[in-house]
Amino acid sequence: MTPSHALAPLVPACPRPRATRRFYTRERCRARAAALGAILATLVAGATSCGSGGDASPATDDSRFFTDEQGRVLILHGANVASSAKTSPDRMPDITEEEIHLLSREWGFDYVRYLLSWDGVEPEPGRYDESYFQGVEKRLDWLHAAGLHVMLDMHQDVWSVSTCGNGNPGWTVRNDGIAVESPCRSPWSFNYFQPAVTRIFDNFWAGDGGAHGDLQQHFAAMWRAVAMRFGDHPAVIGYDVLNEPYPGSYFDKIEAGVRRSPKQGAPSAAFDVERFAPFYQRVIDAIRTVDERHWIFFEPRFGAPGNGSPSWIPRLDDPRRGTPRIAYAPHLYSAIAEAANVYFPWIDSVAAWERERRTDVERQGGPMVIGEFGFSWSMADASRYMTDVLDMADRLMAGWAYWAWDPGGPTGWAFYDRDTGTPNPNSDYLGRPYPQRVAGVPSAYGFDHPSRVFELTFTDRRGVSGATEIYLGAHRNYPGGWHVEASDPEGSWTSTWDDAREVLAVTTPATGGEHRIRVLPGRE
Ligand code: 9MR
Repeated sequence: MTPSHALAPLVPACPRPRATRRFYTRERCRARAAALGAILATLVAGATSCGSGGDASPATDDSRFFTDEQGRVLILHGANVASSAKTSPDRMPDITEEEIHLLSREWGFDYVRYLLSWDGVEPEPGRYDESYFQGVEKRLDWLHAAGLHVMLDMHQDVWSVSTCGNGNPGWTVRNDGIAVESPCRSPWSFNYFQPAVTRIFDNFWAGDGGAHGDLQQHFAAMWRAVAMRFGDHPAVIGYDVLNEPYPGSYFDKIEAGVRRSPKQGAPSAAFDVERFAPFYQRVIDAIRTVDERHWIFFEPRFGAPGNGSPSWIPRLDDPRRGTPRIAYAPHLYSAIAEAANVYFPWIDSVAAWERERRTDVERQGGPMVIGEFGFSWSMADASRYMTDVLDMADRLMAGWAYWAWDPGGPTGWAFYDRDTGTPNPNSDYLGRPYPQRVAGVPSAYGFDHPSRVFELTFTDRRGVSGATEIYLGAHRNYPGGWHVEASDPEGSWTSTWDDAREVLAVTTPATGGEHRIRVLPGRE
């Protein structure tokens, strides 16, 4: 509990507002109360730090949110870049420097989940490929110049190119002589259930206790090398340990829709506890030997959690000094929506996903960003699904990365049609207003797509400097103009508009209390 929370009961309650214009009186009351609270909080905080001998971590270090160098909370909206990287000869994504700038300019993205692959990094055991690193570095430079934060994702699907998938190097394929099927199964994810693929994953998860203990050792050392190589790059915000890890023979075929606890003997629960968590911990510990600064992201296992089933990964430990920087990056793929190409809100999994992932993130204690979600715009009720997912992400105050950048026509998964040079219709949802940087601790934010009203509520935090920056995407979201309101007294707050970035910067007075900012359609 922070000193200002502790003092909350001391500040007087203010009457509820009836209408926006009228909440000046209430807000003035609130501001006065908050100012009183801030003075008392400062006195108490001073007393606390004297008593404890001082706190080495900055006042703005908070494990619940990503923050920038000024202590502002970062909300991450963006895309995966890109599926094309999985199989291109140099493992580079098909995206130009100009298109990277388009990500921020056209959709307001501030974030990219960038696909790396183990076969790119370490094509032979112990040899890290410098030419691959240079290719990645060049893209990171572009991304940084476009103002995008980057999470480096060690991507794999179905292990490797020689096993009907991609990602991991050939020398890691330990199939114990079980043949890989030819032709491969369709759709692609069914190849996980091939006996050869299942055996490969089992050998990997066995770790030091199995006959292939070198694999996890190599994997952790490989991440250490990546962190050493890119830990100083200004675009990098963190590392996603492994994409959609398939549990091998622990995969629970009856799990979908059934909530079974570890005590009830669910194999997936046993996997999460016995195999998965120790693996994550090993990689976290390896990265931390060379990098204490960046966030380390982890995901639930491949399969039912993406559709709203539970994950049982226990709280992971961050050995870094200061507050933990472990973030959660679960994927969201509705099984029914994907299989039937239709969204049924009343039976679908978005609500279950929200409930389960909220539980997970409370257990872990860090921030959450949806590592992947995506679907075909040809799906029946696609706009409703999109709205439900994005509203949910806002409710959770979780960022997201749409799957994926890869350009294509307007009725598929793509959000950009390179042939015509135009954004696809799903862009009207992906390019929504959101707070890119919050000069305090957000308690809620959201954009109501039908009414076009955006609202953010946040509370001051000591040590934070700079304005709250809200991406509006005005060309798309407010063609008839917009206006902004704040709960702080008139004259005490200011705003500026960056037309190139379509970002509204709002500076609110440091009252120590709560601020509410609303953006509404139409000029005032
Ligand atoms: O969309 C991708 C598809 O074109 C590929 O064939 C497939 C196999 O590599 O991967 C798809 O992308 C998946 C991603 O790699 C992992 N999460 C689910 C994505 C959509 O199915």
